[in-house]
Amino acid sequence: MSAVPQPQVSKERKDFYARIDTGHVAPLWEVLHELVTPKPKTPCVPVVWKWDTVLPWIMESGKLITAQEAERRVLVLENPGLRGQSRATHSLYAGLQLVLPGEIARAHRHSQSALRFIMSGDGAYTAVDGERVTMHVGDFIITPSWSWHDHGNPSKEPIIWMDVLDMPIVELLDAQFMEKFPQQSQMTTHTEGASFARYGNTMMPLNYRPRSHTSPLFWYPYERSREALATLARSEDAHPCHGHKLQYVNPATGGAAMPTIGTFVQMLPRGFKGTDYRSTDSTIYSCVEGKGRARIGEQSIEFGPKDTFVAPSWMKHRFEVDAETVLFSASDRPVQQALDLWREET
Ligand code: GTQ
Repeated sequence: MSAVPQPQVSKERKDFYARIDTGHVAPLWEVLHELVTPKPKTPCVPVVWKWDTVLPWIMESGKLITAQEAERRVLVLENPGLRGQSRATHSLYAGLQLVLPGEIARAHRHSQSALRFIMSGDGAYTAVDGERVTMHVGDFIITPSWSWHDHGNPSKEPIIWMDVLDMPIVELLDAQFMEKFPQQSQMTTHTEGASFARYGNTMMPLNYRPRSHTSPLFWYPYERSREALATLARSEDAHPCHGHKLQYVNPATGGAAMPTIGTFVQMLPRGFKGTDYRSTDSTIYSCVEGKGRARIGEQSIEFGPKDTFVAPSWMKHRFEVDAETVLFSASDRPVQQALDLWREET
């Protein structure tokens, strides 16, 4: 259906293009083949950020700038196919944030939704709309769109987590707002654990009325996810592509925990040799435990604990692991599903 690229353009057509160009008009047939393609044509490429490589740079950033000066001291994970655009995939931003002992990353809020996936450290907190949560390695924490949030580290060790934000999606829609809170930290108005008590035990308050599409539960502790995966591994066969894989949900609706970012956790049993899988949602993976290889398109990526890697849209990928392995992952799947765009192939 799409027009083929023209090897050369006649003088008559060139003149025509030049004339209509002055009126901000252009011929579709010169670009149709790039606009409507037979399959996804993403600039995103497979990539791995090894923890051993980035950790020294993260710690070095801690000497160069304070959390206060930086507002957020983050090293952005830029996909090699999207350099300079602050994106890990075409639709998602990812970065590694450092908060040193005693530091506070001041309170602000923005239209962008964020998730925190804790990589290293223990005892720091993030506060979301008046409730603090203490961060532990492997925890998945949500900062919903337009909620006040600040991060603080009263512990004795640095804390590092991965941020994933829907910045490119919000930017595409030109719907971004941002506001700074008048003080460094917001007031704590809820007991720590209150949200988990209300929504984290397959129960919810009688009068619950959703205020947004984001899960009212904003802390998904690793301990729970890990235990669920271990039980699943004993009770079911591993899926040939995914091993034992769960999606994080909004407990009040059963839908995705975040409206724009799909989040998943999977366990690949020791010796797992997966078969090829592809889906239209480019995915960011973070290895929590174990080690192995991801074959992504033509590339073979070795990964171990705290390594981050990307599988681009519609590129076949499979896993092979040496030890029992746990992977957290994030993609734009809920957006694609809401728009009837998402496809997968096993
Ligand atoms: O913690 O609020 O990585 O606003 C980028 C922008 C983190 C945050 C990022 C942000 C934040």
